[in-house]
Amino acid sequence: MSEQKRLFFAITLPEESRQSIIQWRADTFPAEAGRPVAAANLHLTLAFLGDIGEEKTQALMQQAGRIRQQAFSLTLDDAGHWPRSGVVWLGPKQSPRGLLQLAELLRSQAARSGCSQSPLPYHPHVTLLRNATHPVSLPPRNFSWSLRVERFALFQSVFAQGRTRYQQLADWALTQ
Ligand code: 2AM
Repeated sequence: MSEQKRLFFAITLPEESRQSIIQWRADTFPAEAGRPVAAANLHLTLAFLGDIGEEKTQALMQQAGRIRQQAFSLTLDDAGHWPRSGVVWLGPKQSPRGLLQLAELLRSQAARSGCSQSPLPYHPHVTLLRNATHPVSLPPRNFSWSLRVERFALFQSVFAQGRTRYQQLADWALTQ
């Protein structure tokens, strides 16, 4: 069996938004709230594939390359805390239809290829803090980052020297 890699499809955030988000996060959450995700790792997952081999990866990449969907705008203007998973997140109050369609397609292609998908409804989010298992006070909803989503990508999650790093393996353009 080929080497397995931990993979997921996601949208990256522009560098400018990432810098602005991490500044806001530092101003908003105390250090004890949780472990901040590195700026370079801020992303919004579309579909989580789990640990998969080369053959399945190639098949899913081919299917991803056949997706014809329009670019869309996304506004991150909501935040929340999931104490069970210890995640503090940023997300859209209103998910654009394009985002839901793209995630739905990638998730159903993944499921058909045998990548088990969470039975929970898709909740688009950018994880800001991890290990946030104690109550966290959330800020008033007076923040907002808007971005144009013109591409999506396949990432490998690599854990080495005590750190997780996300390495982009391929990406695809949405139509304009
Ligand atoms: P999280 O940030 O909410 O933990 C890489 O790990 C990405 O895949 C992260 O965005 C992570 O979401 C997501 N992820 C990890 N395990 C997952 C799972 N079992 N189901 C859905 N998404 C998962």
